[in-house]
Amino acid sequence: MAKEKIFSDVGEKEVTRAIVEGFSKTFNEYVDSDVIIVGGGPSGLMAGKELAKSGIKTLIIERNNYLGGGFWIGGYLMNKITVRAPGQKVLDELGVPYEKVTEGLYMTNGPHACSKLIAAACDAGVMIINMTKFDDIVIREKNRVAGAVINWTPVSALPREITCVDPVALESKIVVDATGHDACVVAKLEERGLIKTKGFGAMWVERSEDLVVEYTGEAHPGLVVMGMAVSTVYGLPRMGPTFGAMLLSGKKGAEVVKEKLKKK
Ligand code: 48F
Repeated sequence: MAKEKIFSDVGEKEVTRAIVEGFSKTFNEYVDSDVIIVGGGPSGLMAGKELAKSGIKTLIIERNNYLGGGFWIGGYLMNKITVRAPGQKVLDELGVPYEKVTEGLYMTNGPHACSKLIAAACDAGVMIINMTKFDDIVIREKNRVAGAVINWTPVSALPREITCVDPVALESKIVVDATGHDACVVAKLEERGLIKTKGFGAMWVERSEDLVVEYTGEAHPGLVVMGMAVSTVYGLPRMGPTFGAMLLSGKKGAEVVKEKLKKK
C-alpha cells in the first residue's frame, strides 16, 4: 500500500509564482506611502508600530535581512537590554518581561525584547522591505524631502565593474531618518549643503536620553529624525547601551509625523 503523503502536491512553479506575485503586489502598493521610515532599529520600529496602529500607511526600509538594529545586543556583545525609567512602561506595553536592577533601572533580554518589538510593528500593519538600502533622497519644490531612492543591499557589495545597477525611487509625504549614529538620510541633505550636522558628542547618559527625546522632530521640511540620528544631527551626547530614549524617541517621532500629516 502506497504511503500517504504528508504535504500537498504543490510544486516549484506555484512556490515561485507565490513569491514573485506576492512581493510585486505589496511593493507596488508601497511605491507611494504616507511615511517611509529608513532604519528598522528600536526607534524606527517603535515609530512604525505607532503610526501603522493609527491607520497611517507606513513602510520601513532596512538594509539588513534582520530587523532590530542595536536592540538585539544591549552592549559589549552581551545581550542584556537596559532601560532607565520610564522606559520600562514601553516594555510593559510590548509585553516584555524584565527585572528591576535598582530604582529607575530595568533590564531584559535582547532577543525577547527585540522580537516582541518587531512582532508589534508587524501586527500593527507596517510594511517592511529588508535587504534594501537607502541610497538617496527625493527632493521637490522648496527642497522638501518627498521620498527615498533605494537599491538592493547586495548591489553595493558587487565588484566595482558591475555596480552600475540603477536604483528605484519611492514617494512619501514624510521620510524618517531612524538609521542610528550614521544618520544616512540627513547625510544626503548635508552633501547638498541643505543641512549642517554637528556629529554626536561624548557619552553622558544622564543628559543624552532626555535630550534625544526633546530634539526628536522635523529636521528639514519633510524629514523627521529619531533615535541616535538625533544625536548626530544636533551634537548631543551619546548614551551607550541603554534604550529607553530610543523607544520614547520613536513614540514622540510618530506623534510629530501624525501632526505633519494632518497639515498636508
Ligand atoms: O542603530 P540602530 O539600532 O538605531 P536607533 O534606533 O537605536 C540606536 C541604538 O541601537 C544604540 C544606541 C542607543 O541605545 O546607541 O545604537 O537609533 O538601527 C538603525 C537601523 O538602520 C539601518 C541599520 O541596519 C539598523 O537596523 N540602516 C542604517 N543605514 C541604512 C539602514 C541604510 N542606508 N538603508 C537602510 N537601513
